[in-house]
Order: sequence, then C-alpha cells, then structure tokens
Amino acid sequence: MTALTLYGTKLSPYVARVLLTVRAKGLDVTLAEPPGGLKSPQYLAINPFGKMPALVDGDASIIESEVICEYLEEKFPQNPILPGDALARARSRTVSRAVDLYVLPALLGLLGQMNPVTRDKPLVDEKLAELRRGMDGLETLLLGPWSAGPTLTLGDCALVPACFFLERFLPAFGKIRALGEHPRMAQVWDVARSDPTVAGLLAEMGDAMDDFLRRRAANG
Ligand SMILES: N[C@@H](CCC(=O)N[C@@H](CS)C(=O)NCC(=O)O)C(=O)O
Repeated sequence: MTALTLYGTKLSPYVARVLLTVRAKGLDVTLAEPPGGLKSPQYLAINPFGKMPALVDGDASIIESEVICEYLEEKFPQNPILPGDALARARSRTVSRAVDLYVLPALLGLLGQMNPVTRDKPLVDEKLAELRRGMDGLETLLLGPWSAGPTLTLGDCALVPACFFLERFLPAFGKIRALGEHPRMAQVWDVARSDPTVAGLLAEMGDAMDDFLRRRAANG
C-alpha cells in the first residue's frame, strides 16, 4: 500500500468527514497541513480550488471530500461504509449529498457572523432560514438509528461533523435549538457520540476547536 496523506485540519467538517471514513474503515492515513497554505502554488497543484481536504495517494491526488470517501471505500473494501443493498446505498449517499448542498453552506455562512456586534442581521436571517429548510428536509431522510439504518455509513460521515458544528455554534444565534427540533438528527448524534471510534474523533475536534478559539482570543 502506498502512503496516504490527507491535507487539511480537523476544524473543517469536510476534512472531518474523510477522517471519520478513515477511522471507521481502520485505514492508515497521515493528516497534514496543506503545504505552503491553501492558496500556495504547491497546494494548488494538489487541489486547484485551494480547498481542504485533498488526499494524496502515491502520485495521484483526489479532491472533494465525498469523492475521497468513495475512493477509499472502493480501494479498501474492509469495514464498508456503504451498505450492500442498492437502495440503502442510495439513501446513505442522499444524506451525504443533502448535508453538502443544504446544510453546510448555510452553517458555514453563519460561522463568519458569530460576533453579535458586527453581525450582518439580514444575512444571518437568510442563512438561518436556509439552514432550517435544510435541516427540516434532512430530518425526513433519516432512517435511524444511524442516518441510513443500523450501521455507520457514508451519510453519517457527513452528518456527524455537521452536528458537531450545529451543536457548538447554533445556540449563539438563538433562533434554532440546534438538534432539539430535529429528533432523528438528534438520534444520529446520540448514537454517534456513544460509538468509541466516532467519540474519539469528536473529542479531537473539540480540542482543536478550543485551541483555535483560545489562540484567536489571545491575538485579539
Ligand atoms: N466541496 C468541498 C468543500 C471544501 C471546503 O469548502 N473546504 C473549506 C474548509 S471547511 C476550505 O478549504 N475553504 C477555504 C477556501 O475556500 O478558501 C469538499 O467537499 O471537499
């Protein structure tokens, strides 16, 4: 097996999705900072969009978090994160896609508006409405106890990191009670937190976030 390197940080929900896939499958992948930064010529040669994550496998680079997860699943069939049945696979992929299209863009838009003093209120209202529509739609897709049935799958690898950010940052905006209004999402979040592999990654993400916020506060 050639060495696998994943470029990115645990503070990105897209990187965390790949890390969850890696851990669930029991793979050996090194996590590294994008060389020279996201927009450096060196990293742009790996990911022309200058975004994290990117996976380097030997001479090849693979980008887009969902594609990376699917690549790892195809290349390393052990501990599958896609169910055997075609319909169940479609359900899992739909959750993954819905998180990307309808939840994360609104959520990430809100993260730039954390400060209540400098906050762009109309933008926040727009993003909250978009997020609520995304979460309401996603809620109807979840089968339980994991997003697409009895085991952790691709959909959970996308949804669980999104839940981490929702739980951590949504209360600052007051209007949506994070997972309190979405019982099926809350169930996935509960089952995920009681799974040792997922809980380990969530703890690391929490530590990385605390560290980031401490450093930001120290630098004014
Ligand atoms: N669709 C991409 C999204 C990746 C993405 O937006 N990553 C963010 C971090 S959360 C990033 O690298 N942002 C830096 C930038 O856009 O300059 C994926 O799934 O990999």
